Amino acid sequence: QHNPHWWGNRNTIVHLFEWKWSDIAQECESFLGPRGFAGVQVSPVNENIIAAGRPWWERYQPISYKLTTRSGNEEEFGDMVRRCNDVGVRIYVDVLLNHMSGDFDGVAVGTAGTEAEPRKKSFPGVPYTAQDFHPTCEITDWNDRFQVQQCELVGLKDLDQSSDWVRSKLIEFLDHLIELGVAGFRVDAAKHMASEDLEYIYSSLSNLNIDHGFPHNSRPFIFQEVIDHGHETVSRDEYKDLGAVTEFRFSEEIGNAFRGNNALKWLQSWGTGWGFLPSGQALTFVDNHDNQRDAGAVLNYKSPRQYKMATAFHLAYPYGISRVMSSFAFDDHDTPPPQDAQERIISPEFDEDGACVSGWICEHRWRQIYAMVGFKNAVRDTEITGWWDNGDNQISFCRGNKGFLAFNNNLYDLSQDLNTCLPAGTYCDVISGSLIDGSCTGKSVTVNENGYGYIHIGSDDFDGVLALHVDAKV
Ligand code: QV4
Repeated sequence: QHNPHWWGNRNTIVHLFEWKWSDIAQECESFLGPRGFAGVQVSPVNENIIAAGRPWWERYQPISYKLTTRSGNEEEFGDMVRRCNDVGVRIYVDVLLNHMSGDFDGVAVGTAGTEAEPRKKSFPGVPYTAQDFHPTCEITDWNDRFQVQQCELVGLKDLDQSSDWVRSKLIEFLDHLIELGVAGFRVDAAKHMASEDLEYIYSSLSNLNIDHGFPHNSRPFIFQEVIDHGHETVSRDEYKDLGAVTEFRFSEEIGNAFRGNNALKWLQSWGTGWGFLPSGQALTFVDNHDNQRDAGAVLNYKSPRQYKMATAFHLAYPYGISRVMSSFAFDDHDTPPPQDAQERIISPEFDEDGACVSGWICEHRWRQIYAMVGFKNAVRDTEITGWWDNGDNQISFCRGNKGFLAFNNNLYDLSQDLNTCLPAGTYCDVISGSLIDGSCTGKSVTVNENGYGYIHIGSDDFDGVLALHVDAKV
């Protein structure tokens, strides 16, 4: 279940973290569809516990499978899926199959008004009782399979997926979403569940809904959150044949490279050459909603210049199933999404350039990022050719004769004739500007009969990358 069921030449998924369904529907129609995005990963859809201050992570603590959260209700969810599918943008849901909520004093009331007593492992909204869970224990040794798969991840009540009842409830929940037209699922905390149990669940799911434009017999796309830095007891390899797997080493290594801890010339063998999963099994990202909050190698929106370069490389190099992060501004791990005094999530608003304001970052609306989504579509099905580097942090390469990329992460200028592999003509650099009514608002590059063009990326230019492709010819 590795096929994401993209439309046409589309290629890139965006995670609209904590967005409301009605806002996503609007975004599909007004921005994602027109810009060629392939799909949206949405935040968990089922009822969750209400935590004080409304941190984003309350949505990772389920109470029932009713489809009411701060993002909206079932009707709004269904409307979003239909409207996005209508403009060729697929919806993938973040699903919590591993656990229910953590401890809560007394009776908890969820976002759909359902009561539960998590301490007693009592979730009448499903219903689940204590016998549907593994006995409580703590994960202290992350290389102990029993602990990782049968104890409680941060105290979250750990469902027993080997039980027929639990399996049936999970399958019913996922099938309900399939009925509503989703294309697949991000499986949260997959590493904490036995792969045999997941195999049973995935293979029991309905085919995708033909009324939403999916061909007959389409299987739901599955991508599983398994954090494997290499050499872990529970490894990504146990899951990769069931569906795609998040390739966390991609995120860490691309961060290292563009932070300057590793020369860009080494990226020539990027992908499986770095020990990553085979391309069709790897869900790739510069940052995700968890690791963007950790200090360390991973880049996030707070280092925009390097982040944009890393994202350009991510989307230009033909490896993996790409996902772009779209965040809200945060100070610490618990910062809630933009919300009003009644703790309702507020809708994004846009300035005259289309950039988000009021606490939403919307990386996917940064020109340098959405332009690379277009680049990836334009060069689809071509190989890397014509790799060049200066032996250090200046690199360039072609995607067949359809696209060309150059990066400068040195403290001196890149100024020279390079092989762009493109047909002769003048091309607009889609990073520094856009092609509007046939003229380029940024740098232009003239390519001669031999495919060479003069490339300049100053060390103090606003962006350290330049991108040309056949759909942006002046
Ligand atoms: C606290 C203590 C625990 C204690 C527990 C007892 O920290 O030691 O056992 O109380 O009740 C929140 C709080 C956390 C709290 C927990 C339970 O932050 O302090 O535990 O709730 O009340 C998200 C957040 C977590 C959050 C959780 C549930 O990141 O902070 O915990 O949601 O609300 C590993 C896994 C990987 C996982 C990653 C974070 O292998 O699967 O850790 N990633 C996924 C999601 C992630 C999510 C979860 C899993 C859980 O991407 O966003 O965690 O669904 O690497």
